[in-house]
Amino acid sequence: MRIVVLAGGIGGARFLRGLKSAAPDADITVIGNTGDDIHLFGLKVCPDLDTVMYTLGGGIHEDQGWGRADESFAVKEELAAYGVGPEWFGLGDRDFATHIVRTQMIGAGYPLSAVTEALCARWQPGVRLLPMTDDRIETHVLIDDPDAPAAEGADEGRPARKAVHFQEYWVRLRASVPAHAVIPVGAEQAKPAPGVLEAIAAADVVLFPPSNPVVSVGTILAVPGVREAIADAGVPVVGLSPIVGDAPVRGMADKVLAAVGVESTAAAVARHYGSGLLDGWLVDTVDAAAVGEVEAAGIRCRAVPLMMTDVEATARMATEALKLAEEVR
Ligand code: GDP
Ligand code: FO1
Ligand code: CA
Repeated sequence: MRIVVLAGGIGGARFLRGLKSAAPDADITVIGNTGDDIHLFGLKVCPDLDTVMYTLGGGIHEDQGWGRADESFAVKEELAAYGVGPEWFGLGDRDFATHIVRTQMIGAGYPLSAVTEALCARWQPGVRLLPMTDDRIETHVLIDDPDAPAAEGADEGRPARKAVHFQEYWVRLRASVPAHAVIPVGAEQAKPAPGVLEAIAAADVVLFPPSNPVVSVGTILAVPGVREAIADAGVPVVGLSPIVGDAPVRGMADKVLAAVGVESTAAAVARHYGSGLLDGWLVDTVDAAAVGEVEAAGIRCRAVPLMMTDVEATARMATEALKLAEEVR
């Protein structure tokens, strides 16, 4: 069976570990979000691709969910001693090596998709990991700018606004200020990476893991052609809710959902994807009351435990998703 998964970082990576265990013989292609990518110290950092690669390859810092296990921060400390920041982003020594190899290969002319394949030759994630695009897309978040003069004209008096990189919004500001909009800068001009549309067209099922619906799955769907390819594939598309009990299990999905006018409920996220894209949706058992609302929106829905507490529990989630895919096929 050929499975395509649209993945962000931690939620996507942990789900994939369960999926591999539930479907060991499946041919899994992961389309990874690159909107979180950031250039620091002259290096290209791809947090979500690396989180998937390290998690499936056995190199992840398990408790943290991102970055390398057994990490040290000598390079970061030395950079800080030169007064070179940003200090708010924690790049570790082992992780630095990945960004150095990636940046060196890109400098030599290789596209990100080829670089990702080369990095995966070491990590052997057991899936085909494709960046959503080889082009540069950077997610920016529109926030208030209290240091600039207030707006004039129609918005008279309202605080001025500025766009910051998603990592600055999340890691430096901890999503503590309101997000007014989320912008995948560069998306309109981007093309899907080689293999992305082909994998979707050849898929037997497409899964949306419990990844962030706005800054992970939403950004992948913003690459022109991806949403259409999924809708046209004519195969079941099944998602798992990252919202459990009206709140994200971790992270800032509630804040970025608010920015796009979507309530933080499992049903609202399903409606946000819509029946034009989604055939099936899994909500957690605590949200069982939402099943009717999702089905009324034309999306088949089941309530099952959705907490990825260990690989076995996650494998059961993946099995339920594949079962629902068969029901809607
Ligand atoms: P990120 O890029 O590291 O933020 O990771 P993803 O976008 O792939 O996933 C983030 C989402 O995973 C968050 O919105 C969380 O609510 C969700 N998530 C994390 N752990 C769990 C879990 O155990 N169960 C469910 N249902 N969602 C989870
Ligand atoms: N997340 C943090 O909360 N603080 C960090 O300092 C941080 C550094 C970092 C470095 C490399 C990497 O691959 C991921 C890193 N993350 C960090 C996680 C990352 O910001 C987020 O998980 C996602 O991009 C959010 O979707
Ligand atoms: Ca991410």
